[in-house]
Amino acid sequence: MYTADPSAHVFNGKLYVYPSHDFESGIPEDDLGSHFNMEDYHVFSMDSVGGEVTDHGLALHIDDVPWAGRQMWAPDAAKKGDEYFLYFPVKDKEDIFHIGVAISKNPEGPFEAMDNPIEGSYSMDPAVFEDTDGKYYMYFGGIWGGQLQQWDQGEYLGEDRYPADDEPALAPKVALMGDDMVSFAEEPKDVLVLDEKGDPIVTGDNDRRFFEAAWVHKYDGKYYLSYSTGDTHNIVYAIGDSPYGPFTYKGVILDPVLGWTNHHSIVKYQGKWWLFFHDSSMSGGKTHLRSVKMTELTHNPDGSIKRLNAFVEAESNK
Ligand code: FUB
Repeated sequence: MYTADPSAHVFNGKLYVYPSHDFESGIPEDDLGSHFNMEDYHVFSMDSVGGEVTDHGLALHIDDVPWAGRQMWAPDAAKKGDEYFLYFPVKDKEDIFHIGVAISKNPEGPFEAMDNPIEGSYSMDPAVFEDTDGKYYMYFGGIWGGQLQQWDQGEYLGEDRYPADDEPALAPKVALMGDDMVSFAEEPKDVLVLDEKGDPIVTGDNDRRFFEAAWVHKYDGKYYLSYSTGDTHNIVYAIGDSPYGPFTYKGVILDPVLGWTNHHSIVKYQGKWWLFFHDSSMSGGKTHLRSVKMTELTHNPDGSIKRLNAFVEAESNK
C-alpha cells in the first residue's frame, strides 16, 4: 500500500498517522495533479518509534462523502473531547476543491462524513493545530492543482489569478475553528510569510514562497509554520509569535526527496520531535506512488531547525 502526506498526532499516548492513500488509477500525470486520484483513507498507528505499524483498515471512502467528486488529497485529524475529526480535501462534483470533515469516536475511524464541506472552505491541504490555550486553528491552501489561485477573499474566480513576480506571494489561510470543530468561527485570513527584512516573500521567490502542505507546531513558546515550496521541492519553515503570524522565513527543514511532491508533519512523541514525510523510493520514483517515512527532527539551541536530507538519512540508517 502506498501512503503520502503524513499528518502525525499523538492521541492517548499512541502515535497515529493520517496519510493520503496513493494508488495507480491510470490517470496520466499533469501539472494539476490529476494523477493523484485517490479514493479513500486508512489510519496507521504505532506504540513506539521503530515498532510495528498497524493499518486500521478503511477509515473513509469517497463513495461515503455525499458531496465529493474526485481526488481525496492530504488529510489531517484532531481530537476534541471524546471525538476525533478527520479533515480532508476533495473536489466536489464541479471539480472544485473544498475541505470536508468526518467524525468518529475512535482515532482510527471508521469516520462518518458530514453532508457538506466546511462552509467557507476552499483549496486543499488542511492542517489543524491545537494551541496550548485549547483553541484550534485550521491552516489550508495550495497553488497550481490545489486551486488557491482561483479564490480571492473567499470568492471563487473560476480562473487562475497569480500576483506578479514582484508582488507578495499567495498566502496559506488560517481560520479559528468553531466549538463544534466542523465550522470556521471566522473568515479565513492570509498567513503572511516575511523575509529577513520584514518584507513579504514574493511570487517570484520560488525557493521560499508557499506552495502547499502548511503545518504548524509550537516550540519554546514560538509558532513554527512549515510548508512545501512545490516546484522547488523543499520543506521550509518560518517562525512567529501568534498562530495568525506574521511568520519570518528561517530556512529549509527538508531538501527535495525522490519524487515531485514534498509534504510533511512535525510531532513530539516520547520526548523527541519527529518529522514525517514521504518519498517515491519504494515505487522506483513514480510521482504519485509515495511512501511515508519518519526521522528525528532537531531544534537547535537558538530555536532554528537542523536541515535534513532524506538521501543522506537513508544512507546513515543502513
Ligand atoms: O497527495 C496529493 C497532493 O500532493 C497533496 O495534497 C499535496 O500536498 C501533494 O503532496
